[in-house]
Amino acid sequence: MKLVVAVVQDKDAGRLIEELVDRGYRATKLASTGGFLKEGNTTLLVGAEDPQVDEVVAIIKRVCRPREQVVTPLGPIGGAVDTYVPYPVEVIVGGATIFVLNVERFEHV
Ligand code: 2BA
Repeated sequence: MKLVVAVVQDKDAGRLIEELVDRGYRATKLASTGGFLKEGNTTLLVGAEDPQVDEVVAIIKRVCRPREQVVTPLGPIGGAVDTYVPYPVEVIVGGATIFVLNVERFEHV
């Protein structure tokens, strides 16, 4: 068995869970925060049998799409504020960041 951990954008999370559940997968949705943008995103945990993992990943890839976001970095902490000019930077966020982990033991009671 594997645990698929997927960090996705909030905008895609609802549809992604629907698609997974419609196809018989079980999923847990966690509210999370990106370390770089410090904005909310969603982390999904999907426990799946090994042969199902490719389909789970394919669903995630189909539903989650990359989006461009403009972010203005904060000045360096403790740095010279008077000489720091914050330029907006474009980053491409997502579709999804996916980890597939081996599950040593699974019990559902
Ligand atoms: P954030 O950490 O808020 O990152 C949002 C986006 O900012 C990233 O999109 C990437 O385009 C950019 N970014 C992140 N760190 C950067 C850096 N040091 N320099 C320049 N640009 C940077 P994604 O790569 O698609 O990541 C989306 C979210 O997925 C991340 O939100 C984070 O919550 C999660 N994530 C990505 N890689 C991860 C990893 N290796 N481990 C754990 N979580 C990860």
